[in-house]
Amino acid sequence: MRVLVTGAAGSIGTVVCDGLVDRGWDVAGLDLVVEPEGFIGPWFAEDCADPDAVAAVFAALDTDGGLDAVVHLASIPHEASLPEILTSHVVTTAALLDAMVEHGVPRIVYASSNHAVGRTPRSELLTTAVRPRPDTFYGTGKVAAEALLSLYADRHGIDAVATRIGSFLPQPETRRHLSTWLSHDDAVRMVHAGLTAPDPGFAVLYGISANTRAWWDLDPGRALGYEPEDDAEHYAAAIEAEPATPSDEVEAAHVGGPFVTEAFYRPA
Ligand code: 15L
Repeated sequence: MRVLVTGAAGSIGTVVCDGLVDRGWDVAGLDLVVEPEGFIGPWFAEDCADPDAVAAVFAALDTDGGLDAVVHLASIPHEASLPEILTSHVVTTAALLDAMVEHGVPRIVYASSNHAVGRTPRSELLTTAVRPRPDTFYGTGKVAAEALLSLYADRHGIDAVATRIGSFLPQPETRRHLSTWLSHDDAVRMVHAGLTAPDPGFAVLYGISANTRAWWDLDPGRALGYEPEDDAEHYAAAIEAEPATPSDEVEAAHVGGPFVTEAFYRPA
């Protein structure tokens, strides 16, 4: 089985590509940068916001064994202007989905974000049934990309798993991360589950580890076969040995943490 990973040279992409190869996937990489040393498999230094470039990548893979799935990780990973965000999250996703329809590729796993619901006040465990409630243009782009996945799932029967990723880091560093951390190994487990879950249709899961202090419901992920094994609690004593700061309080008020603050307000 072969998967095309966009953003393959990025922080999540590097970990996910290695992890998928370890699990027996053939991996093709797409990123703006040239092929990283040691990458095994075809590499495309292209911009997936360019539909013609994406179409050419799919055509090339078609003549060379075909493609079974896409993992779409490429995007600006932080707040930016609305036009930049729409290009980075929505235009890229549309280009990939159109190419998938054209070439009969049945499944996509998408790197959405907790910021798609980041403006939700933090109280109880958040399910995937809550309304989209972005905290930034970044989160708005993720909501719109999730909506596109839903549209193509309904129109074309594409299986589309949107993973609302928390804080992807080697280890948690702040009090918020004790709830939002996604470990490297769990990220691979999550993507692999998204690629292999039987008939998910359009589905959303929260991409965090099995954190004792989780703010987000892991059951939708577990229903798709995502069984996280790491827990940020392991780092709690060291993190809590540091004095609490005012930003800890702000970060605990909404699930999007710092992205909710006025520092992120800007005109569209
Ligand atoms: C994200 O989606 C961002 O890409 C990352 O920069 C962090 O802000 C992360 O969420 C988080 O919420 O910790």
